Amino acid sequence: MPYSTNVERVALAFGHKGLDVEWVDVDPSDRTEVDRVSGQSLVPVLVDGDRVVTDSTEILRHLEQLSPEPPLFPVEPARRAELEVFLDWFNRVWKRPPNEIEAQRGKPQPDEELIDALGRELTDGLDLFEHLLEGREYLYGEFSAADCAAFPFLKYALDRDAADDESFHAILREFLQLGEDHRRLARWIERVDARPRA
Ligand SMILES: N[C@@H](CCC(=O)N[C@@H](CS)C(=O)NCC(=O)O)C(=O)O
Repeated sequence: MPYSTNVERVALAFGHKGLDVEWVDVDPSDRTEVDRVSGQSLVPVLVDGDRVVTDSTEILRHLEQLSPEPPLFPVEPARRAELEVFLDWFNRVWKRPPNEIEAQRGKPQPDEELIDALGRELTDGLDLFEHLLEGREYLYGEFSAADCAAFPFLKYALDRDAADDESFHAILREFLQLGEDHRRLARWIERVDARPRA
């Protein structure tokens, strides 16, 4: 699906591992085939032989099992656990404010105070990524599942593609405003953007 953040996560992972993939385009207004294949309607969906894997993070884990080199997850258990904590935080905590802002703005009377607070949460959160990048090129050191998961969302701090009119992306552009203090993050966005995608 064009401009899908969760699909780009998987495209970056395939590019990193140099694995072949055949992409099947999905019409956002017709999910019949996605439903038929996977029993749910969200993308991405990976069909690998008899295995059908839904959810972008699950797909990253599946690719790691299938083809461990080059890695996307550390082998050492403590470092792997740290990365899993980041993925869970990003998916269940970081992603909440932009989704809630979108839901509020879809209401007849959006709660503007709540939108401001959620927007501040997003903007203030940029410092965390800046600090994660201190002294290293990628969020957890080497390029990893953390970069695949976060980049398709954080890139909107620099991405001004006028043809992309998705409201969720517009919210990210609005609240992910990089300041003078976010130079490492800006360079990381450019660095990950230059990486191969399948
Ligand atoms: N947790 C899922 C979320 C997938 C998801 O939200 N996909 C979006 C595209 S980025 C989608 O299919 N949205 C369709 C819709 O909301 O109608 C994942 O990480 O893959």
